Amino acid sequence: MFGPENAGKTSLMRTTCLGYNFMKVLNLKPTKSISRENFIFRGIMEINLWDAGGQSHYMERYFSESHRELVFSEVITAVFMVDSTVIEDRVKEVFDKFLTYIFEFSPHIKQVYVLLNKIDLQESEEDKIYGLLTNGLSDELKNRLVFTPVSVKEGSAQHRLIEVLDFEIQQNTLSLQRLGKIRHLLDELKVNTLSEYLLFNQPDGLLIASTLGKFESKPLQFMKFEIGTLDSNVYQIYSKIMDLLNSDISPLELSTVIYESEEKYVLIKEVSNNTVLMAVTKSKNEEAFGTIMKTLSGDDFNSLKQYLSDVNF
Ligand SMILES: Nc1nc2c(ncn2[C@@H]2O[C@H](COP(=O)(O)OP(=O)(O)OP(=O)(O)O)[C@@H](O)[C@H]2O)c(=O)[nH]1
Ligand SMILES: [Mg+2]
Repeated sequence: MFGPENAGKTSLMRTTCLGYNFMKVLNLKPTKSISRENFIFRGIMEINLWDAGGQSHYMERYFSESHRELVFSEVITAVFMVDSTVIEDRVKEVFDKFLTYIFEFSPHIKQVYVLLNKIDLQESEEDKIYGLLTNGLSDELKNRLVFTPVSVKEGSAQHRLIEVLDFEIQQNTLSLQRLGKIRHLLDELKVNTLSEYLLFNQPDGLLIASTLGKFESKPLQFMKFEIGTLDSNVYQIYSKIMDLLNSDISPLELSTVIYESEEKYVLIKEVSNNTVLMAVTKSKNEEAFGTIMKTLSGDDFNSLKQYLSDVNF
């Protein structure tokens, strides 16, 4: 992710990939040089994201003869981001140099994604910044650029970045293999219980796969399982009971949450450190409950768990 200072690059990265909300990125400091983050997108694709701080002294360094090859080579996906309220010549200069070096040192790149950010602001002039950036470019070069007006504040920038990364998953054989395997494991769970299963990734909160095929939902937030106040009460009582029964007191874990509607049970269960499974039963009766509880502690569930911990790099 490249672009002038204050464009919103770090905000976008943290809100999309690390699960932060916008409030948490209001007061970010300028990124010093290049910050590198590793994470697993959608539970299947390992990403090594370079977020290049955009202050002008860093720019000079990235473009310098001694650094440019290191900075611009072996890039797989290139995202350029600007603040659409800043229509200045230096933005165009940075963009032109960026394009020159990215296509020189990463010639396999077919497209550069350009995000015109902060369109939520009244002063945003996305048409003007588009005009400035494309000014003087050849048609061939223009065809390789994909411009999208976005806002990190309103969520459209995150949506766009997810689209871009999903496109990369489609190009990546290893990710597709992983996805196929996970779908298969979910289908196995479904065979036994007739419930529908959805598997979510953390920290991005995105769906990895489901038995309902393609299923779009907003990224989940704050789905980390943590022991809260209710649990310490439960633990206290549980310890007492175990004392009375002369049994061992083992620590309690919050691993499954059960909701019910009039006709269904909805179960949420942590599968691995980074994944959460949601099951929705077909009906609501003793049998549905019994089979799903059995399944979630059975072999098929363990295969899923094993696979997910194996692919968690
Ligand atoms: N209004 C508005 N503010 C935004 C938006 N995106 C980011 N910001 C704000 O812009 C400021 C700069 O964001 P950063 O993410 O630090 O920008 P950056 O591109 O990483 O900057 P450098 O690290 O210096 O290159 C922060 O105060 C953000 O809260 C947006 O879509 N709308
Ligand atoms: Mg930054």
